Amino acid sequence: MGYVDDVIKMVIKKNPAEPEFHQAVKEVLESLRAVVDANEEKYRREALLERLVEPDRQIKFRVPWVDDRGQVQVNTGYRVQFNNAIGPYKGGLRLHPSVNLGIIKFLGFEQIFKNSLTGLPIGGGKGGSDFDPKGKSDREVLAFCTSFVSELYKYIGADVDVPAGDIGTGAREIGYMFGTYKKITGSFEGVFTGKGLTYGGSLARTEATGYGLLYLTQEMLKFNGIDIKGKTIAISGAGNVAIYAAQKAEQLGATVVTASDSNGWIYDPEGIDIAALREIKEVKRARLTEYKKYRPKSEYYEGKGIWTVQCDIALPCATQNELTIEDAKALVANGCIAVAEGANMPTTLDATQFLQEHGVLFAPGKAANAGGVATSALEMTQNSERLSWTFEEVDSKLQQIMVNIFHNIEDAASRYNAKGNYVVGANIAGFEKVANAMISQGIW
Ligand code: NDP
Ligand code: 2IT
Repeated sequence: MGYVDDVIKMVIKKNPAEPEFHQAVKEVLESLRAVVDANEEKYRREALLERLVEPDRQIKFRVPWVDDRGQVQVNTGYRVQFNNAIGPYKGGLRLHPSVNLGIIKFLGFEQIFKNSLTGLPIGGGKGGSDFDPKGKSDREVLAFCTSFVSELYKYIGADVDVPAGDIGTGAREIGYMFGTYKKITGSFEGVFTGKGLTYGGSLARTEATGYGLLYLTQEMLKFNGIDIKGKTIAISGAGNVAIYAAQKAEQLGATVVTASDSNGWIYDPEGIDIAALREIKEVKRARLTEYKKYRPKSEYYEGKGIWTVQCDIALPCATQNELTIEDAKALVANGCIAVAEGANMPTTLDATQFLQEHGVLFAPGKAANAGGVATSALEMTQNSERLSWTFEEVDSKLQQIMVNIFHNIEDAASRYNAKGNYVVGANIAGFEKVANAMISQGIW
């Protein structure tokens, strides 16, 4: 067996019951085979892959808080600081009942390569809790966030580890967390990104992941001789990533026909009404069933099935493993030409392979959704220089970053004899910089 297979086997044995982490490690390491084979002796001697798959540290803590009835609730908090070879740990905080160590580790591992691809100096980390913000009052969310950061503050800092949003963590939660950090430490510093615009947040950070996804998708299509204008797009999710992906897609002249939440999905063949979607999700924090009140001709379906619609482009923007082999078959049968991942690891490994084998252009999340963290890094830069840039300035930097990411992954794939395989390209291009930095810094 080769080095890659040895390490995958070791990861599974050493980290049982963490299937999402195994999946993320398999995807990355298997696509690094060509690079690893070319450097096998050196990498083995340096235990480079063993060091890459073991987080620098993983922090797990109790988060007690009092609900509106006066009852004490207890959640579990996590921060996995995976790798800081190229910069301070950087990555979001996920608040969702499904959160466990394996999920945070898969996200933190992905983040290492994604952050490397941005070209900016940020390492990989991720955190969160099994707390469910859905249905909680503002006071309950504040109570949770205060308790969460009263432990987390010990491990983070503007030059150490800079958390941000993810599923369930938006502007409200980041505001409460930032306030708690400032109160405890007395330090006004850029320790979180995704902050409000009145206290150090960056213009365009809210839009960045969705916009960036479309900038990369547009560049991938253009490179392959296809115009995004006039295309029909299916988007899943109805949160931060999905909403701004839909907005940019429409600005680029495409028609977005779907959105979904964890209960069901909507089909609106004339094009999703984004103002309505924003009001339902960002203002009312309500369910997608509300959408029919705004657009009576739209259709609502309970449960799964979103990928059965006719579309040219599919953009999964909800959560991991939401696009399965059956979904991939339906997309191919309906003539889908491109899939780009707005969410982290939304496509299962067999579905990814099926899409690629059937000629569907496939942009993996660590490249396609890197616009969010890239703009977080731009927020860090603005905080360091105590300035704020205009929306246009940030947006144009974001566009340039996404275009560069596409060409870097395209180039890496071609260099390693895998032209058009952007999964291989993204993993190799992300890995090269981190591996070089790790080797240069000695044995840590
Ligand atoms: P939000 O919390 O804003 O929205 C998440 C959306 O996905 C909601 O519509 C939610 O529905 C749906 N969803 C969540 N979990 C599930 C599930 N188990 N099954 C079905 N639907 C689900 O999160 P974001 O938009 O920020 O994040 C979406 C994805 O994008 C995640 O994978 C995240 O890691 C990734 N990402 C986010 C970035 C960011 O900057 N925010 C950057 C890069 C990647 P419901 O309301 O019913 O839960
Ligand atoms: O998955 C991701 O890249 C994010 N949730 C954004 C992380 C960040 O630090 O902005």
